[in-house]
Amino acid sequence: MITRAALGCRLCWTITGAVFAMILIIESLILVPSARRFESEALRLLAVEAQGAVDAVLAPLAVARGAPDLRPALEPLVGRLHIRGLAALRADGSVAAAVGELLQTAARSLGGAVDPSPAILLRSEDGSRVEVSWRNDALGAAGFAARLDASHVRGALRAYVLRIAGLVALIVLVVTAGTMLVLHVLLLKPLMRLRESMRLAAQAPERASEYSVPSRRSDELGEMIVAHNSMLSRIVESIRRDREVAEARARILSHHDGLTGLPNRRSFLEHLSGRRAGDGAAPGVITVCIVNVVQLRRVNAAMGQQTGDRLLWEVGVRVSQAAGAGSFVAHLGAGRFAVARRSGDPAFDAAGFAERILRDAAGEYSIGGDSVAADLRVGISHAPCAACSPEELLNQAELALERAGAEDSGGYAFFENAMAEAAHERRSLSRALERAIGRDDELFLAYQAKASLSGDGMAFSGAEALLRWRHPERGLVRPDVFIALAEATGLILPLGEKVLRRACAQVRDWLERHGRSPRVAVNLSAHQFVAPGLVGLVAGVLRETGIPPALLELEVTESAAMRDAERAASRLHELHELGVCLAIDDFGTGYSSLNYLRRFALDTIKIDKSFVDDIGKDPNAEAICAAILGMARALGRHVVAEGVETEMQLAFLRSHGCDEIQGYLYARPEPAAEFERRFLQTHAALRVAR
Ligand code: G
Ligand code: G
Ligand code: MN
Repeated sequence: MITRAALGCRLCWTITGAVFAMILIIESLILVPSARRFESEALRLLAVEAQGAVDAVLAPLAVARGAPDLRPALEPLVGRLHIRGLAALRADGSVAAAVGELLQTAARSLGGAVDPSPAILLRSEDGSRVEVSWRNDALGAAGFAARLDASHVRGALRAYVLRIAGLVALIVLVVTAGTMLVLHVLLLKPLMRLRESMRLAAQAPERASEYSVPSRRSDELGEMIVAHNSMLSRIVESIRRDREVAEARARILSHHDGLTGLPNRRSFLEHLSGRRAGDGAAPGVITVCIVNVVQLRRVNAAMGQQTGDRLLWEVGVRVSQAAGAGSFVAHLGAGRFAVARRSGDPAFDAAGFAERILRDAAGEYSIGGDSVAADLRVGISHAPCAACSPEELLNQAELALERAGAEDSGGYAFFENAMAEAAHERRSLSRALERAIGRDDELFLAYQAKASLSGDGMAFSGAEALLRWRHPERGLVRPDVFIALAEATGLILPLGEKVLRRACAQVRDWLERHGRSPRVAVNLSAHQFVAPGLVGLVAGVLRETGIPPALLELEVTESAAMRDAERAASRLHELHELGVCLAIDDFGTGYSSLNYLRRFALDTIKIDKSFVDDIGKDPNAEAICAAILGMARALGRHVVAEGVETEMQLAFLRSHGCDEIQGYLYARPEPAAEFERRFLQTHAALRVAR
C-alpha cells in the first residue's frame, strides 16, 4: 500500500531521482581517480619486481672486475616475472646488451631513467605491454630497460571497478528506497490528504469546513495544514455571510418602499393574509384604510419632486404615529398609504380611527423651510377577518376612496355593504363553478407558448396550460377570480384534477397525431400541492395516458411552497421521483429563503410578471430580476420570465442570461386548436429536452 502510493507519486520520483543523480556524481568523482591510482600502483609493483630480478642476477657478477658480457646472465630472466625483453644501456643510451623482445624505447630510455627506481616509459595501446627503465651503473652499464607483460593488470582493474560499482549500486538502492519511504510518510501522506480536502471543499464550498484535515504536527507542513483549515472555515463563514446579506437585501428590496422606508404593497398583502391565516376562526374584524395625499401631483409640479418626496416621507411618519402600535402601515406607491388594524371587538370604531389619522396627519408640513399643506382622504373597508381576501379588502378600500372626496364626507368613506355583496356573489359563482366541473363544455384549457432564448432569436420551447371558464351567462370569468373561489370552497381539488387529466390527454393526442408534443406546464394550487393524494394522482394520470413524464411540468407558486417549506421539500422530491419537471411560479413575491430554494428539487424558476413589468421603470425590480437570474445560475436552475411584453424587457432578460420567456411578446394563451396550428403543424423548431 505504502509502496504503491509512493510509486505513484510524481513528487517522490523527482526528489528520489535528484538524490540518485547526486550519489552517482559523487561516486564517479571518487571512482575515476582511485581506479587510476590502482592501475599505476599495479604497474609500479610489476616494474619493481622486474628490477629486483635483474638486480639479483647482477649482484654475483659485480664481484668480478671488468665489464663482463651480460647477455648470458640476463637470458634466463626472459619469460619470468612478466619480463619479455631486457636491455643494458650505456650512458649515451646505446644498447650494451639485449635479450628477448626488442625494446621500442631502448635508445631514449635512459633519458628518463634518472632515478634508481624504475620509471614507465611506454604503454602499448591495449595496455598489455609496458616498458620501464631504471639507473644502475654497476658492471659498466648506465641503466636497464625492460619490456613487461601487463595484460593481467587490466583484469585486476576491471574487477576493482566492478567491486566499487556494485557497492555504489547497493548504496543507491538502499538510499532510494529509504528516501521514498520517508517522503511517503512525512510528505506524501499529508499532501494527499490536503489535496483531497481541497478537492472536496471546492466541490461543496458551503460545507468546506467539514473537510478540514486533522494534524498535530508542528513543522512547516503542520503550519500549512493549520492555515488550510482556517481558510476552509473562513470560506464557509464568508459564504454564510454573503448569503445572509443577499437574503436581507432581497427581503428589503422586495418588501420595502425606497422612498418612505415603509413596507410596500406586497408586504401589506402578506400582512393581511398572515392575519387571516393565523386567526381564521377568531371573531375579530379587520379595518383597512387607504390614505391618499390628494394634491401630491400639484406639490411635485409647483415645488419640485424632491419636496414631494420629502412630504410623502413626513406624511408616512405622521400616519404611522396616528395609527399607533398594533397597526400595520405601508406605502402603496404614488401618494397612497395603507393602514391595517385588527380588532377583537366587532364594534370597533373604524370611523374614529380614520378621523384620528386625518386629524393628526393632514394639515401643514414644514419642508426645508417651506410650508406645505397636505390634504388627505381615507377610504375604508371593514370586515370580519375571515370574510374577504387581502386583495378584496384593498380593492374595496380603493373603491371607497373614490367617494371620500364628496361634500360633507369628512374626508373619509366606507365601502358599504361589502360583506353582503361579496358573500352573495361568491355563493352564486361557486354553485355555477361546481356545475361547470361536472360538465364538459364550460371549462377548457388555453395554451400559452414559451420561447427559449438560446442564440439570438426565440425558439418555441414549451407551453403552459391555463384554465378558462366560459359561463353561460356571464361569459369568460377571470381565472384569478374563479381560482381563488375554488381555493376557498375546496372545489380546487376536483378542478385541478380535471386540468391535469385534460393537459395530459392533450399531450397524448399531439404525440399520436404529430409524433411530438411540447412539454406542458400545469399549475398546482396551494391546496392541491399539499393534498395527500397528489403524488398518487399524478402517477396515475401518467400511467393512464402513457405519456413520457418529462413532457409534464408542474408549477407550484412560491407562496404555496414556502407555507411549510419542510413538507414542500419532501413533496417536491416525491414528485421529482416520478420524472416530471417542477417549476416554482410567481417567484419573488413569496420571498423564499435561499436555503430552501437550494434544497427544493426544482428544475425551473419563473420570475413573477410584476418584476418583469417594471423593467425599465423601477431599478429595484431590475435588481431583483438580475439577482434572481444570478442566484438561479449559481444553483443550476433554469429561469423563465413571465409576462414579457416588450422588446426592452426581452433585451434586459436576454442580457442577464434568462433561459426562457413567456408573454404576449411571443404568444398569448390560445385554445388548443389554434395553438396546435401555430406551433405543431408548422416546422417551428421544437426543443423538448433541455
Ligand atoms: O392567464 P391567466 O389569467 O389564465 O391566469 C390567472 C391565474 O390563474 C394565474 O395565476 C394562473 O397561474 C392561474 N391559473 C390558470 N390556470 C390554472 C389552473 O389550471 N390551476 C391553477 N391552480 N391555477 C391556474
Ligand atoms: O400561472 P401564472 O400566474 O404564471 O399565470 C400566468 C398568467 O400571466 C396568466 O394569467 C397569463 O394569461 C398571464 N400572462 C402571460 N403572459 C402575459 C403577458 O405578457 N402580459 C400579461 N398582462 N399577462 C400575461
Ligand atoms: Mn403559472
